[in-house]
Amino acid sequence: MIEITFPDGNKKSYEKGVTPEEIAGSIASGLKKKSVAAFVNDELYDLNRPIEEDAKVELITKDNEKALEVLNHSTAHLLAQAVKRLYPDARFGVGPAIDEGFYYDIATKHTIKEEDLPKIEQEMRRIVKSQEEMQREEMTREEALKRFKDDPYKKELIEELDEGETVSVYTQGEFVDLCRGGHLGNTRHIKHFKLLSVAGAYWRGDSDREMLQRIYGTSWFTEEDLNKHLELLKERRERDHRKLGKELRIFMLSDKAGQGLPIWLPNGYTIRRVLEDYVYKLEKKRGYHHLSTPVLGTKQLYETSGHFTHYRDDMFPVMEDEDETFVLRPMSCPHHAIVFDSELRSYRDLPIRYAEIVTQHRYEKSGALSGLERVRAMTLTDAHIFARKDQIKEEVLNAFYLIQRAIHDLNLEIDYIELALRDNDKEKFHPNDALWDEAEAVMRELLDEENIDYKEMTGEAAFYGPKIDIQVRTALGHVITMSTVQLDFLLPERFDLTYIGKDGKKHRPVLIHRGLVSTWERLMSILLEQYKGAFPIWLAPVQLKIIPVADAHMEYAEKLHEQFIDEDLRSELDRREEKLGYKIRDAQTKKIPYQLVVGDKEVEQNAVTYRKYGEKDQHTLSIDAFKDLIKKEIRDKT
Ligand code: TSB
Ligand code: ZN
Repeated sequence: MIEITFPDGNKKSYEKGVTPEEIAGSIASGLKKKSVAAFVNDELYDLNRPIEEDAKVELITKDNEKALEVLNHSTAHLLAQAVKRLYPDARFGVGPAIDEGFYYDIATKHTIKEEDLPKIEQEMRRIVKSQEEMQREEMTREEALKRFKDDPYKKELIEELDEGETVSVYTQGEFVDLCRGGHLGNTRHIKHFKLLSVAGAYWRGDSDREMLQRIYGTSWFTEEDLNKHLELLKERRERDHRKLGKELRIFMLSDKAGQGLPIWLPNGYTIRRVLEDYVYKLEKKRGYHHLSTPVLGTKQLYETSGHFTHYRDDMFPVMEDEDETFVLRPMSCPHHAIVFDSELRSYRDLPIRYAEIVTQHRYEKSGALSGLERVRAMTLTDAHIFARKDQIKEEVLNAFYLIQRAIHDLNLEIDYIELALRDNDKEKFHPNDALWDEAEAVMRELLDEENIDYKEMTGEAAFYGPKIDIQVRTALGHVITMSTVQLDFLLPERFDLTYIGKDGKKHRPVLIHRGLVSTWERLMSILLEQYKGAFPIWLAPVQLKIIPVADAHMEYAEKLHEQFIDEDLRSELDRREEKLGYKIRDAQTKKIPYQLVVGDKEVEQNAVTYRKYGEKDQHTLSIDAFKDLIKKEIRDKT
């Protein structure tokens, strides 16, 4: 007999070899149905794995956060077995549960296409029906190597285990797999799953090794959950900024032009100019001065700043001529430091706030590039504030609140705020401990004093100082850095920046770096997904589309169009000889906020009949009343 202790402290005796499934059944038959695995002395146990000694047992039921992982992991095995039946030459890499699903990496001479997935699913269902027990077996490393002698990938994984380590192997029907465990115990428990896609994946994520085929899938406990998830995936695909950006002619990427070097198309560029105006105005009101500096700098400039020591991996290679060496700048701070240094500054001049919409280049790894979200050529809504030490808190907070305002105007939401601190990596961060301690303490203090909630993240600081990073959640569900305020005591030292204090002596200013609404590239990726491509009227590249019903209405339509253009409204007149229905549908797919159909009634009454994007009803107004309506909407950014 062995003694099982439950989380509530209760103890019960069982025969040696009892399984979590049997324990669950002995408590309640409902519990047996709900259980998917167990923690036995904190080790994850399959539902059918015998417990051989006294233990603390915590059953994992379907509502536990671990449960979906166990299910998806089990489904990955099921997938592998089905693949092996259909493609007997198949060998397997790794097949873990991941967020929202699972995958398995497969090596086979067959190319597996999306069209093959239903066939594989069908085979999986067959195995579910035949109720294969997933049987665990433990063996030595040597025995395992023998067992997997024809399986180069599994062999490599086993070889990396320590000598003397026990290896666990699972058999389900004719299929054998290497695995640590945590399964449902029998394939009959797996019911609601779907294979989603196939992609290439390097063995061990190493681009020097062979490419395997990775099948992705997802598995759920109920049909309803599965359908809900598939619906979500569909919605995400429709919101994907890469798809929307192409359809709406916002931007393009081309390998001919270069990876991560986006081209802004007319619609995207129009939005960008509107945003630029918006940012200029916002900053003008807050005492920023705008300037413009070049995309290239001397290598020496970036040696002085420390970028060359700490940031070189993120920079494009240097350009060398006989007597000059240039770098493509990854940041603009050194340029702004030089501007500060170009005149004698007094304490009364501070703070000085230089803002620039900065084009800069970073050599991001090709695998990290993603649409507009992470690129190599980017334009940042940047600013550098030179301030006295007694002005730090006020200036950082002003920058922070301005960011908050801009995020609100764009109809986005802050997910959370991160205080990014350094760790002990001497290559990534400048080594002056005193400066770090002081800068980190001030940042923490000002956030605390203002009751701003934040998470601390060590190792994520800039090389020159701590950052307050403002994170937003994209419609596709991942969290990304949008805005940033950074406190820097280093660059003022490296550039020997000074101002004359009240005491007539030289003092060191501090430098506050501020990214307002990220780069245009990242911002556009977020906006496209947030609005599903239907931009609010203040941002929409085309605000009004005028569609005459017949030739007879063209003159009036032209008159309207000219009036709108004269008043800086982005109007377009559809002059094409197409059917009315076609033109209306076209304006619809382009997600234009206002459609104006011009017919007899409008001409007679000197009026406008409009329909808003996404609404069914039409409304008729006088021209002036209509203009007032949309101008108010533009002003209010609704
Ligand atoms: C704020 N020197 C500071 C500046 O003064 C700076 O460059 N900070 S940064 O490195 O954090 O970058 C600023 C912002 O640019 C980030 O917060 C992020 O929103 C955006 N960004 C960074 N890298 C990329 C990239 N590869 N693609 C698109 N946007 C990026
Ligand atoms: Zn900077």
